[in-house]
Amino acid sequence: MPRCIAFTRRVPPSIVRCELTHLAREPIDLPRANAQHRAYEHALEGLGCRIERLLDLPDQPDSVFVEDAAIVFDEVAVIARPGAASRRAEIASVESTLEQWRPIVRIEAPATLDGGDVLVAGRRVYVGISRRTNEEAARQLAHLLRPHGYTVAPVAVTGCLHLKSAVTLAAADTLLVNPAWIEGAALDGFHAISVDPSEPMAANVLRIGDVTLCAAAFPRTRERLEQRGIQTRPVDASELAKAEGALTCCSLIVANIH
Ligand code: CIR
Repeated sequence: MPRCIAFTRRVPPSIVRCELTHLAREPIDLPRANAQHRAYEHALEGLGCRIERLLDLPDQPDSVFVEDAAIVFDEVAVIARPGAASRRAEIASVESTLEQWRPIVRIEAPATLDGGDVLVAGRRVYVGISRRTNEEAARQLAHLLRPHGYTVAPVAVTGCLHLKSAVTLAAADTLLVNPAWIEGAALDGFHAISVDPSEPMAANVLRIGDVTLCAAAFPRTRERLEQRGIQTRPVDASELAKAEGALTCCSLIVANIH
C-alpha cells in the first residue's frame, strides 16, 4: 500500500529550449534523459510512492520540473505563479490534478513564486527570495498558511536558481546546505551539513520516509550524509541537470493519502 503519490511528467522533447539562468546551454541526450527520469520514478516507487503522470506538455520546455507549479501540504495545495512567464502554462494541469487531493489556494499577481523556492520543514516554511520568487509571494504564502499553523520565513538566495538548489531537508532535523548561496542565520534551529566544497550543486536531495535520494554526481556529499547516519540512495540525474533541474524538481509529493 503506497504511502504517497509522486506526480511526475514526462521529459518533453522541447526541453532543448529550456530556461537557463546559471548554466551555458549544452546538448541534452533525450533518450538518456528519459531513461534517467524513469529510473528516478522507479526509485520513488521503491520508497513507497505510487507514480502518477501528469498530462504530457510536449511544447512546454520546462514542464518535467513539476515541483515549481505547486506546493502540497497536508491541509492544502498552493498553486504557484512561476517567475518565468514561459512556465505559467504548466500550472493548469497541475491544479486540475491536485484539486482531487487537496483544497486549492493560489498565489496571485503581482507575486511570483516557483515551488523550488519553498522548503517545508515541519511547520516552518522557508521561502527563497530569488530571481523567480518575490517578497510579495512570501507575504501571500504566510497569509495562506497561517490558518494551518505554519510560519513563513523569507531567505535571500544568491548565486543559484532556487532556495532548494542551496538547501534541502536531508533528515527530519537536518538540512543539507551550500552556505555560499543563502543567508544561514535564517535557517537556525536545524542541524546543518554542508555540501563538499568540490560539489556546490549537491544540496538538492529528496527525502522520502527514512531514505534520502542524492544525485549520483556528488559522491563526496553523499558520504558526508552517510557518516552522519543518514541512509542515502544515489540516482543519476545528469541529463536534466543540464536544464538546471535536480531531484526535488521532478516530482510533486502528496503524502498521507488514504
Ligand atoms: C527553469 O529554469 O525553470 C528550469 N530550466 C529548471 C527548473 C528547476 N526546478 C527546480 O529547481 N525546482
